[in-house]
Amino acid sequence: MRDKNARKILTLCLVHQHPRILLGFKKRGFGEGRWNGFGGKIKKEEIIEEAVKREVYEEAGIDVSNINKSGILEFEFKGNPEILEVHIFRSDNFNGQPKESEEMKPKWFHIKKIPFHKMWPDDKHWLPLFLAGKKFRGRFLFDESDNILEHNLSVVKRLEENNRKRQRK
Ligand code: 8WW
Repeated sequence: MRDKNARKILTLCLVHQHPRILLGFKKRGFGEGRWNGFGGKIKKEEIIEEAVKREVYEEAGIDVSNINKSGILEFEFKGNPEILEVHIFRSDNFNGQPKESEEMKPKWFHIKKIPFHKMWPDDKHWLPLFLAGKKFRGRFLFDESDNILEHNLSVVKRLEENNRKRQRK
């Protein structure tokens, strides 16, 4: 039980229509006051891709049909045993018109004008990989003020999912 509570799996989805990216300004809750992709918790019995699409719809009012996993990042905060395992997805198209929700205020940014100073400090490390279409894995440890104390990040050929045996190709 303890072990189960020590890891929280979350989703994050960024819509990238080169040369622009859709971010949302988080109005409340975890990450409040920062620009980020859209995402959150996975409900019981929901598969991760369903959770991604639901969160994007709830937070930005758009339907993302084709999503692809870009990365898996683990975030830890010094003094807190919980590990946030964030599964990052990309989409290059959507249906609907982005609209503000209770959670998020969506806005397009040119990739040369991404507001890194108003984002999680890890984003400047992995977003360039994301924008280059790479897949990545990493871990970031933060202090009490969300400064990065340690981090590692690497580009990977594939993102292994879970315990299931991978099918041979
Ligand atoms: N970009 N945490 C996932 C989430 C979590 C909780 C509620 C959404 C981070 C980014 N995102 C997150 S949390 C995103 C809604 C981060 C630490 N660094 N960087």
